[in-house]
Amino acid sequence: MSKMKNTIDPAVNYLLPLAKKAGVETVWDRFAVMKPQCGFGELGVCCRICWKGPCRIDPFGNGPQRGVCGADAHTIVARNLARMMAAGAASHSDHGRHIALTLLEVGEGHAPAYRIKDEQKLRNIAEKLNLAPAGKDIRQIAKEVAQASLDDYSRQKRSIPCNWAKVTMTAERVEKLVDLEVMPHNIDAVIAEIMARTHVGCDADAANILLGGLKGALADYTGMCLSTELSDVLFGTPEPVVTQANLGVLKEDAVNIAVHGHNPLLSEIICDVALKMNEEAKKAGAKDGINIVGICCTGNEVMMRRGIPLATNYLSQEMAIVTGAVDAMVVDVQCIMPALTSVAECFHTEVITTMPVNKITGATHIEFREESAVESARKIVEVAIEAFKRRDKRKVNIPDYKQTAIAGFSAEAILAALSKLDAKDPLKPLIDNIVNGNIQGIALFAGCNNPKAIQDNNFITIAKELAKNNVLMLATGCGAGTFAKTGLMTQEATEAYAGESLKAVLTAIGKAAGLNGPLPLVLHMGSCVDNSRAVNVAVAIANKLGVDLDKLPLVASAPEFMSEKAVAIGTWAVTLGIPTHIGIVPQIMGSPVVAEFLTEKAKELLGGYFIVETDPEQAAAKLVAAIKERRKGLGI
Ligand code: CUV
Ligand code: SF4
Repeated sequence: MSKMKNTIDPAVNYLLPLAKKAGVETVWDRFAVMKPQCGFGELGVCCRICWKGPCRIDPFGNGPQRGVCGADAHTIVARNLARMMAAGAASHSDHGRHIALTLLEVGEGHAPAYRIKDEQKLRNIAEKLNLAPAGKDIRQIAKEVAQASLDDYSRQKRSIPCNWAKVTMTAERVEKLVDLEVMPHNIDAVIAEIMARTHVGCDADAANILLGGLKGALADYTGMCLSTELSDVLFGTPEPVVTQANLGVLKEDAVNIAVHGHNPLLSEIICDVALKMNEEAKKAGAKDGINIVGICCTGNEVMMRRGIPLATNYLSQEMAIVTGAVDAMVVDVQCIMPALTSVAECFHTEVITTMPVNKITGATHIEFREESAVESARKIVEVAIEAFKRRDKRKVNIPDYKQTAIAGFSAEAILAALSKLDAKDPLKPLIDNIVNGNIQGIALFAGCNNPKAIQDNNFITIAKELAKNNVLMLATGCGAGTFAKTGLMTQEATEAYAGESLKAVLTAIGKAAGLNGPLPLVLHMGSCVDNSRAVNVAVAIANKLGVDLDKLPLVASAPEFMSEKAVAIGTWAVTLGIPTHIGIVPQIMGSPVVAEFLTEKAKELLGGYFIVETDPEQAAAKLVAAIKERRKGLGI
């Protein structure tokens, strides 16, 4: 029997046999023995919401068609899906809350490890939120912006939309979403409402449950916008930076610290502190001092702002430890495999958890608190240096694979580059090129990896096809990780893969912006919460053209997604009017009503819709077709 390839990442393919030899079990081993996965679960028709269950609906119509309480497949599928959106929203917005609370602390003069790094951005945000910042002290502005953000977690008046949702969309979209009653007024309340309405014996109408889910997805969006923007205030707005990606960024003669998870509050301080502890690392025998590398979205955050190299993306996080060269893997929240500590048992690596809500059995817990951030970071670096002393040289296998990656494309950075072509009207060159067809459309790649797909393969296959078709590409999350690792965030990739007219535009912008050549083929916009950056760009274009988002030749794709957060992101993309491809079969197919709602009804209602396609070539064709349809609608 021929075995399906697991990944196209050469570093991982180099390490997998070594993992096997060392007796290390990986995500792919566990996936293989999990198969065949439960058919009821795959279809979404298994309900465990109450203890009269578990109940499952027979998809072939021979067995039970209702759960013990009478819930049918549609109710069950819709409830399961809405709860995933709530969980996604909870994750992103909890992250946002941490950032907002930290900004409040800074405004009040506490949290000494933090400061306002980008004052202009803070003023711009205050302006946007109608807080009349002119003449106010910067700390006062910080307090007011933090408070306006925290209001999005506490407002009780249902008729008033969340600040951040309202000011970041087109006016037309806001109106539409208010009319549909899916505009969130309070992130936490919306999440709670989804949990309440999906309790046994509540909302049983699939469409109504899904509308509740959309509101949850927009709560996710709201939390994400404020996370991104306030992080820029505290840590700086990203600007283009040249760095590297893939496991070859680990260094044999350095104390290697991998920062992994999502929240930049700790990783930023670790970077600051590590710079000052290089001498201590050298004293311990690490000639090259301390080498910080990133994994997943924490990795994207520090890559965007500091050019810290990215070691790998989600699916291969265990492989970082298998190199035998990671001295500490410091994790905060989300997408951290509980398997890490078992892998680390075979090596000297310290897995260090840092959040009170995120402990892993077998890990070392060093609790992180904003008010004593520097001390926690110091302790963590010390533990890493100690671990380095225990590193077994014979077990070190750093794959010789790394690629150049240009990251740091915030909306501001893109506008700055464009302004070199037209200082008065920076969007004009971009819009002109979309209208004349040199750029056919814009695609945003987002989301995770999933062992149900060959790691990175869907991303790469689709991107190369879209490049040929002159589609401008943006990426976030582990998708951005894929493109960074495979060299598609380089100028050479533009030369090699972009269609002629796209290449000409990227070259004109790149040269004007002072790069010695084109912009990279795929623009790295950051972590998952940074998907809001892509919305910023899209909304600016829509406003300029005087149309809503559902008219733009704009698509999104999460070809290898897995997390509940990705479910929430994909859903808000659809809710904002964007055709959104997913490359993994969603766990909803047991209900034709739900499937139809998300792929067809959504299009009528919102303009955006889901495209489900597991074949990457077919997916690319469908995305190009969606872009063409939009162009036709605009008459361009
Ligand atoms: Ni938030 S959510 S695997 S790290 S993109 Fe990466 Fe990004 Fe998915 Fe997780
Ligand atoms: Fe079964 Fe209904 Fe309970 Fe779900 S809520 S487990 S369908 S009885």
